[in-house]
Amino acid sequence: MSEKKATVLIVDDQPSNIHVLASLLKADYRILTATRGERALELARSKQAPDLILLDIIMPDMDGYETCRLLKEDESTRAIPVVFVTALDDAKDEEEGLNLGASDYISKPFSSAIVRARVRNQVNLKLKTDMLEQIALQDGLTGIPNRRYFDQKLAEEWSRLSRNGQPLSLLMIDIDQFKPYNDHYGHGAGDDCLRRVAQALSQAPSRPVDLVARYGGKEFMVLLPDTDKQGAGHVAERLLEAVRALEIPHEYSDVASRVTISVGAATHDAADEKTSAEQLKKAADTALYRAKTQGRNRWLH
Ligand code: GH3
Repeated sequence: MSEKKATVLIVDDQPSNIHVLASLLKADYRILTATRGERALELARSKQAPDLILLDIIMPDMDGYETCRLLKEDESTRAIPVVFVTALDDAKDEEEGLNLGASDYISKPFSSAIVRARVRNQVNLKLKTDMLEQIALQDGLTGIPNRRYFDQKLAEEWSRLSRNGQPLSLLMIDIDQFKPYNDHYGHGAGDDCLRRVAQALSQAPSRPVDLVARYGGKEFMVLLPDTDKQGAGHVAERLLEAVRALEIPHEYSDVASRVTISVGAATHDAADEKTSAEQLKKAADTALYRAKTQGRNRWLH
């Protein structure tokens, strides 16, 4: 598993209780602490999000149950396992905690060894789940994001842009004359070609929010948030050039003596009437089809 230490957030209104748990766990985990539920939510939603939250129940203002409920309600924090650590030892309290979505419940007084073991089990499970989730969103051949990941991000961007009114562009990319490439050089060479093209495409957009994904066999998609028609054109040019610069020989192409791509671009902005992400994809697909019929190795909007 990852060499980086997993992070445990300890939430308790009593600093002395935090100290006891932190002393038990600090050799194996990076420790974050909070003495209030609100602060715990802030840390859980931040970039340094924990892999496990140890949560006290009786706290002033927002108690542990309410904190847990809010964590489980929020898409961005739902997957973080919560373990209650509490002086409440009634079965009813435990039942309530587990019903709120907590993964485990530890009553005080506790045994140090048992706390360590339970924390280890929950953290290991979380890291495995994270790994599986990452695999499920990655293309197996090229290692870049896959269609499922792309469609998730597109849906998120679409709902964001309907709120902030920023433009959004899509580029649909298809490798030209790939059938003759496979037929003559073999499927192994075809797969190598796909991997090299995927890397080149991934490096071409310049902003960290831009997303390049493998969408189908020899089809890729680029999502360009806050990018207008002109910006999309610049990126499309760079993509075409990045693939040409690979200089992968293709003697059997009618287009060029090396591997090339065609690109279809589509933009949603304030003046545009497309009402769904599906329509935006359809527009990119139509532009790609025109780029193909007009000779390939080009982009069209
Ligand atoms: P065009 O320029 O009109 O798009 O022509 P093309 O030959 O690229 O398109 P066509 O749709 O006729 O052929 C697609 C080929 O892509 C079929 C298959 O050999 C290849 N292909 C699709 N997915 C993979 C893959 O994962 N690996 C390999 N090696 N080849 C693939």
